[in-house]
Amino acid sequence: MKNYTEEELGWNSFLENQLSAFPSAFMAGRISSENKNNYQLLLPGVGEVTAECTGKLLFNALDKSELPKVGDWVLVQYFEGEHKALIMELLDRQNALSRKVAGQVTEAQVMASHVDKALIVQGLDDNFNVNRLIRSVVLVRECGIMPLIVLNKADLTDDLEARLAVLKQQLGDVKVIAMSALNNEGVELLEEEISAGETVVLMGSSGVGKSTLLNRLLGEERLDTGAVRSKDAKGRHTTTRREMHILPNGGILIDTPGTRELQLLSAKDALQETFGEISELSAECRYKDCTHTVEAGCAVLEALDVGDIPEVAYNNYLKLRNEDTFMQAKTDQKARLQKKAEDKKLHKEIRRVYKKRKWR
Ligand SMILES: Nc1nc2c(ncn2[C@@H]2O[C@H](COP(=O)(O)OP(=O)(O)OP(=O)(O)O)[C@@H](O)[C@H]2O)c(=O)[nH]1
Ligand SMILES: [Mg+2]
Ligand SMILES: [Zn+2]
Repeated sequence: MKNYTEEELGWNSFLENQLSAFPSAFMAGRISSENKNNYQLLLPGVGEVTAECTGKLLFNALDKSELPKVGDWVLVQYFEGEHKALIMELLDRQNALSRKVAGQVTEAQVMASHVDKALIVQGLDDNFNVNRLIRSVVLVRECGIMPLIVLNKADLTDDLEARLAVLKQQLGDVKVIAMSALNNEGVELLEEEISAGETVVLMGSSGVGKSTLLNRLLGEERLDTGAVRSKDAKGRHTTTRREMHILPNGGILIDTPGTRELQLLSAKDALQETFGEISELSAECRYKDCTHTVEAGCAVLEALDVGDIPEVAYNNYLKLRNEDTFMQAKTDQKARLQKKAEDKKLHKEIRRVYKKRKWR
């Protein structure tokens, strides 16, 4: 792989400012792929090297999110003879695309870090789903990342205009690009959205064509792609690992394995951004804690009544809000149960010590 400079790999002042806290002999590099403790690292002035974390770094990490992930900047000791590096420190993340880990109270799964843009990719076949798009936009925004919707497989629909109109109505402020990676149509529209040194992550279900479109952007068939099942257009999880690739135009692209359903962290703020109109209206509701469902004097319901807000948008709002509330309740419940289990353990230990004393 070509040898890139720090700037070409996305280095900035946020990262530069962290350096003073560490020995100057360490070199900064960016993680391009990761498999347990086997990393590939892009090291400015050197090229691509294999790397692993020191035991200390592994030991001190409180959970997996504190270990290096694709996109992360790390400080390493580089061993020229072996062309290998030891990862000494993980630099703070400016942001990260992350989602809640199923069954965990607080742990977030980091999918990629230091990300400028997320390409939310859907296929225009059976994969197309407006609610899922909205949910992804909410998640991406909550992570402090700019969303861009990519509708791929435009060759498989006659319904493009109608679908674009629905998106315009519901996600008016998010840019949408329609393309066909297979037929190499619309690829230049996407290219225009990606500039040199910018980090862009591809997300979307398996089989929507993420790797295919990345191959188009790369101008070579570098990534494996796989056919979808004919009966339901579902992909076969061809890409199995997150991987960073540098485009000829300088964009830094991260390919990811197809995501299963996205879960929201606490998405309230992002929800309000997406449904700005509804949240503005709610200031005019009679009751401060109005749920905008049954209340008298509800400004949202009134607007719905006279058609100022579309019914689809309102239904989406309710659906997403309920989901978020449900997630929150589930999280709280988990935390409570965990605390209860810990208290129980502590009481048991106290009883044990107490008994021992009595025997003496
Ligand atoms: N008809 C059509 N097929 C496409 C298009 N783009 C990709 N495909 C096909 O869709 C299938 C899946 O493409 P991939 O690029 O492997 O999909 P992916 O999103 O990377 O999937 P995972 O790696 O499993 O997450 C392949 O058979 C592609 O040839 C397109 O624009 N139109
Ligand atoms: Mg793929
Ligand atoms: Zn209301």
